[in-house]
Amino acid sequence: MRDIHHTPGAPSRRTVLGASLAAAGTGLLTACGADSPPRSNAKPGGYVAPDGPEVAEAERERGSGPVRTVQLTAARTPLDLGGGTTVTSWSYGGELPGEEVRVTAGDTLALTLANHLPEATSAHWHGIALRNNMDGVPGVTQKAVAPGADFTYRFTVPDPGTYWVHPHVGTQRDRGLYAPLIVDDPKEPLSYDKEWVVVLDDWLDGVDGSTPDKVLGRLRGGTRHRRGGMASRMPMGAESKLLGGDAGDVAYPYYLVNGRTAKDPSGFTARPGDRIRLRIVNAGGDTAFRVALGGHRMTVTHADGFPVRHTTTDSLVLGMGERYDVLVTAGDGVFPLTALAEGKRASALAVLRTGSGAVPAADVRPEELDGRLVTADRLRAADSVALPSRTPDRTIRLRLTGGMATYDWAFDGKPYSPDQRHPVREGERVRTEFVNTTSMWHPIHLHGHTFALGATPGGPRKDTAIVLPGQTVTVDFDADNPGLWMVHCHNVYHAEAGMMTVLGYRAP
Ligand SMILES: [Cu+2]
Repeated sequence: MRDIHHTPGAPSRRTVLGASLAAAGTGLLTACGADSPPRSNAKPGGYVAPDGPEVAEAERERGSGPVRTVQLTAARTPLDLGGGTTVTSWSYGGELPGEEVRVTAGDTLALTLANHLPEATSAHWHGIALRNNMDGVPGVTQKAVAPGADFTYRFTVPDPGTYWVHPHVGTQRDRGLYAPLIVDDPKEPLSYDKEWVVVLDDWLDGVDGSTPDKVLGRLRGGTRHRRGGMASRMPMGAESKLLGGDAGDVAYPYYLVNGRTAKDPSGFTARPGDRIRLRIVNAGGDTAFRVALGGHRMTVTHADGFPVRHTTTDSLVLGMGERYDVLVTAGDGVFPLTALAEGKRASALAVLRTGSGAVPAADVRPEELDGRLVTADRLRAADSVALPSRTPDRTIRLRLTGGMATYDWAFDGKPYSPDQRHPVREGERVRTEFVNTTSMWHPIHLHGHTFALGATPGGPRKDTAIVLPGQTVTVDFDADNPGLWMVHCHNVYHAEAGMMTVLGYRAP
């Protein structure tokens, strides 16, 4: 496992090694797909290349544990959402969510993605501090995997926790292309009887002709106020106090837990008194979920895969891309796990069953949803993963800009281009300030690193942070994973509109 307590600031062996190899830093990216045209190499110079020697050296330092071989097939298939609702969509292995990928920290994951889709795709390992050329971002870290081609992602998985995989191409992840990625801790400090992976999603693909691309087209075209058919996906007045106002851009026909609608929810069976670890993932495209388990309090143990000081709460809110692990002690009976689509007047449901009782109503609203709610800024990192206190060497300030009217979401008013670079240097402590000048909240995600939330020491380690309208969120991280890394809003429509950019390690 990677030692996250390494001495900050000390030049690492790879910094030194890399210097002599800098000239080789513009090497070709891994090619794939028989019919792919040769890649243009007109990239900004002076940066570590995703397949450069610094990246290879960082990977060597992570070690190479047992190889776990996994096959993942992306294909267009029918999906049964329950309650007689079947859609045709794109998914992994014809299942929703895709079958869980499970490894142990230190393992080498060798996952072959077979693309049976009509479009090029990729796999991104959300939250994992992996080698850069396996991060799955076409145009930056690899070529997209062409239809009919396959690509093997091979990397050491350094940290235990709850992660997930999804494509990093267009609006594909607002179809059914997602699966949990669970990394077991070989020295798991928590004791529990059962584990329940809970994946939340908002769903529109294949419903009355909707596709994510058509929705994006409508959002860009400003026809959101029209009524009927596709236009009804564009809500007016999705409001949430918790999110500081406008809650989302899209009214989805369905909200799902583990691929099922609330009318025909998925269930989880345990015994009364069992300690259950829930691993909750928000795989949605444009929906924050407020989650509570009726009749239970939850003890938050992890945020975005990394441990936090245990904190008891009644409910949690998850922006898109966020994960929380919680422990509950199961009561006796049948209990609703409700995921309220925050501000959208709808909810998703799963059921915990430890005894007899009727399935809760689809729209059940446990009182815990309105009880104590712990937000990420109230959590503290567990001592084992707290980022050591250090003065930042560099501060990157990113203004979140844009709005609904012209659908021009961006950083600093500049729509995304894969050639953008916000420079950092390996070994630096980097502070990033996300200044939200828009009238909407954004869940901002950094690839390849787990930052500390907040400018004061001891903030929870996360890779995705909710930035409310008018708010500035500060995060600190150690630049210890060379490469080119995306920073973007995890609202799939905001990201596609342009709220993405690239953080680049300067070549040594
Ligand atoms: Cu956004």
